Amino acid sequence: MLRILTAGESHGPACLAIIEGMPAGVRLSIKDINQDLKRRRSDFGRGGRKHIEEDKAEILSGIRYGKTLGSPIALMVKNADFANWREAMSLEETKKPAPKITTPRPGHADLAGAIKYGQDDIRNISERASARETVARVMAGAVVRQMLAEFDVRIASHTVRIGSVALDKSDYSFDEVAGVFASDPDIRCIDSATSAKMKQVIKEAGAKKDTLGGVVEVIATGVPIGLGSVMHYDRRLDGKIAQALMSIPSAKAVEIGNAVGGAAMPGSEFHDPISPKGTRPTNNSGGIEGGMTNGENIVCRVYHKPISTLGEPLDTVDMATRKSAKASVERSDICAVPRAGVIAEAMLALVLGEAMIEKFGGDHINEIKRNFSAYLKEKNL
Ligand code: EPS
Repeated sequence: MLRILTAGESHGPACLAIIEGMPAGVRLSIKDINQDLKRRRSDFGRGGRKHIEEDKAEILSGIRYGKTLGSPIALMVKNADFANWREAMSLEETKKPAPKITTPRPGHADLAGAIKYGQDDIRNISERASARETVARVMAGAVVRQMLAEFDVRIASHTVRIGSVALDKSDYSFDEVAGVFASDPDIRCIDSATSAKMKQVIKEAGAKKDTLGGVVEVIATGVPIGLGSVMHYDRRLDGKIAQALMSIPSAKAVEIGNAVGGAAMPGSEFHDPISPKGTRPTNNSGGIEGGMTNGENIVCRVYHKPISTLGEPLDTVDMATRKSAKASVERSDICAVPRAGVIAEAMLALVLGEAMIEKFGGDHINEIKRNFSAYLKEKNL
């Protein structure tokens, strides 16, 4: 079993991840972890925070001489901004507390969180609700994808919609998507004309102090047939993937394969014919049938709502006075969609890593590899 815990407040001292259940013997490169953190940090549409943070990972446990030990792996990114928030985020009681935030942002965790956790200062909720937490997920995902790489499972993502601008292309390869950060680090769209339009709408939204959502697509290739299970609802891999992707801040829908279009298609057009060699001319199922991987690429889309911190705030209630008020405003991003792709990659990696260990389990990577090869051989794959 592979378990991931994350901890950290947005303006607290650090973002932390602990991974328990990684097999021993996996070669881990801190460079690869930092490359994923860089891809997460450096998109277009961010506010001022990205100029403050360096987002460099430290590995605190679980590896020796560059390889995993099988013990829990602890990872940390220090928040540089904590230096500016020492008083407001003091871990100790303070005589100079920051003014309380009492006006919840519509669309944010503020209202429900403050009521649920009995807080009269919304900051006690928003610090943890912040998408800063995804630093930890990306670190953990970067570790797990290094294990997946031992089985030639690779994961990539790209931006397919920002606000009203959508990518109008479906004939792209996995490698084209995998190269999108190099070709378009700001937006991560495989079509340069569409990328320019996406950038433009982000700029326009920013000028109007508004925010934008959009859609990212995440693809896993090289995934063996038979991960997940049809035998019980909570073992279905599509259910696990949907949960993992849906848990990304601002995600409001997850699509696997051509599910949305497929709902309007007859079965004769939607389903992917099977050739005697097992190949498929289409992949409307997005690589999953009956809750199990079918050997095709896993293709998922994550739909993100616009960010809920608005420069021109919406109406809300002041929780202290119960009177009408404007929602709180603080430094934020205009659009987080390009970097949401990297987070989706990490979440998909965590689910696939767990499914690989479940199916081919072993305490050392060589044991898992041996089980994996025997399975492929036995099934003639
Ligand atoms: C966020 C608000 C902004 C974002 C943050 C998520 O942070 P700040 O309030 O410090 O400007 O930049 O995301 C990150 C810091 C990050 O690294 O992704 C929010 O309220 O969710």
